[in-house]
Amino acid sequence: MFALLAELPRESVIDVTGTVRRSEKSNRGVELLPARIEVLARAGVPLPLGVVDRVSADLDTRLNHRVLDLRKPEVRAIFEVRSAVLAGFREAFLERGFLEIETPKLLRAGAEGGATLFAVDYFGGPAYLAQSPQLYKQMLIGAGFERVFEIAPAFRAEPSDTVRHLTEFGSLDAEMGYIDDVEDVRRMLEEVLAAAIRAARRRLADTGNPHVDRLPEVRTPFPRIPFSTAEEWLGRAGAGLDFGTEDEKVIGERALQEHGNPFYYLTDFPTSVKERTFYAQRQDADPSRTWYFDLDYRGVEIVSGGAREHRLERVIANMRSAGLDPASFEGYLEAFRYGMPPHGGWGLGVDRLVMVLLGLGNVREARLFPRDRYRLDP
Ligand code: AMO
Repeated sequence: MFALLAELPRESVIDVTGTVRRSEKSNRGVELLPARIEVLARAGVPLPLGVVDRVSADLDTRLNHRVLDLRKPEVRAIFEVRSAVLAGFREAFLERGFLEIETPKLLRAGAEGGATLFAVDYFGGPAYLAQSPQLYKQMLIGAGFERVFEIAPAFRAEPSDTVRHLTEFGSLDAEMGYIDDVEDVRRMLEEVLAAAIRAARRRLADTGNPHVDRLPEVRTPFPRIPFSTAEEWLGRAGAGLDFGTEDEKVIGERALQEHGNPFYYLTDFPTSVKERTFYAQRQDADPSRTWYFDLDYRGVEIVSGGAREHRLERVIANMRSAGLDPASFEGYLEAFRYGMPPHGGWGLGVDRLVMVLLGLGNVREARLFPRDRYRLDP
């Protein structure tokens, strides 16, 4: 048996029968004295990636050999946290009367604008991969489903090669009908997010997961920082331009300084930034602003959401000013034609959330088999 084990390559799969007994020498306090060892699967040599050695490979090599990479306990532990957080969200949603839904990922038209649509050949005609369940979650509110949520992949032909962008990402979407205003949406979001993280901590408490202690305490309510205040911080009051990555960093530091909370809402996005977002409700008192917000964690956007425009004529007008043809959205618009309640919701990037919660340097580390501009394998 000793000879067999001595020549057996690392990572092989074996079946051992023997006696377990207490042992001071072993750091687990027990040892296994084998009576019989059977090799179930012999590992090839050399391993393209070390599993037990402490040699750290670069991320590209790790992702190229992801199956071996995922055998490392600290890498698998990321996905145990991810699973526990998602279980926490599901629980929190179900407790609050949300119905879990699954919407189509093959579409005739996109919701979030043309540039990031993936076209696919659909029996010789054009179709697109869903960038978000946006239109369908709203249509279901029109169908009388008062509260819905979905956890599913979303696809963006995002050519930017950054640590935050994937071409396929996990999107956690929620939509709720009969809201009084956008605050209902923000309160629900912070409530379910805090509950999900608390539940994940509880679930993983005694499992030895090395990342659990990194999960932050979530203190609600999160600060609400108007877009215009953030613009002042950047020294460009009233510019009405979207924030770039560097701007977000500055805002993240300032928000933490002033409010002591790594989570914060940026509220009342200007219409100029949300021009293409035809479903974002413009404020009645000041149409140059919307009821749209982002939720950021230390300068990283993890959520966008807001109150939706539920009045048919205005949805159509917004589509026209976004340069879209209402005729190609007939299935969506029908939901508004026969009684659509006021509603709102959000889309949360699951990979980004896991990245910021665990302080990972790259969103790819939070996804099992990430897809980006340059990666379709494995
Ligand atoms: P938005 O386009 O801001 O909003 O997307 C919502 C959240 O999804 C995540 N995300 C991404 N994560 C990784 N890679 C990407 N390429 C990527 N793109 C987006 C981000 C982002 O905050 N329909 C709206 C949501 C709504 O209004 O309900 C939407 O999709 O964390």
